[in-house]
Amino acid sequence: MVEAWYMDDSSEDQRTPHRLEPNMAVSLEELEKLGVLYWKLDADNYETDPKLAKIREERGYSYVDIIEIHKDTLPNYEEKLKIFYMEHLHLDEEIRYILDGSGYFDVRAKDEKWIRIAMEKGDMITLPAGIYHRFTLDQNNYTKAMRLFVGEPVWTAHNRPADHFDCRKEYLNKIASAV
Ligand code: KMT
Ligand code: NI
Repeated sequence: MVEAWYMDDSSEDQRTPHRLEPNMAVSLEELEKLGVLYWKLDADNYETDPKLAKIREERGYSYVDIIEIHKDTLPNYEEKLKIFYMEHLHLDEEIRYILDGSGYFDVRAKDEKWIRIAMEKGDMITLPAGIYHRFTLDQNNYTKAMRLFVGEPVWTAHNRPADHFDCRKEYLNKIASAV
């Protein structure tokens, strides 16, 4: 099962776990209140998996591609990793399904603390439009992920501050009323 925790604020390497001492775990229910949805899927059979097909159908995830984040396979690797780790939001959902390797998605809690979500093979997540977040590789230095999208993909990241977007305002309203 996917693990998530509140991060410490040490400035050490972003790829280390950054757990508090003692650890402060975050449950899937808490993530759901932030609009973050999670599924566990069979990554070895993603091409024929009916569970994935059902999620895609229900949520309208018509577009898919695969990104491999490794220094030998990703063009402009260092630069992209820096961009991924800058706090940002999107005007649409960010949907990622880890097919191999692992990595961390960090999302802002209601109180602005960072929550680190440790994603591994078979983990699929969707981050809602308007949530501030970032991504980093972990110490395994490798992620292969399916990127999904509703319609024609727009990968534009709006770095914080991006509070003027409607989706940000809508997001804040939504999580304010989540109990
Ligand atoms: C993003 O938008 O931050 C990414 O695509 C991160 C890599 S996908 C595991
Ligand atoms: Ni993003």
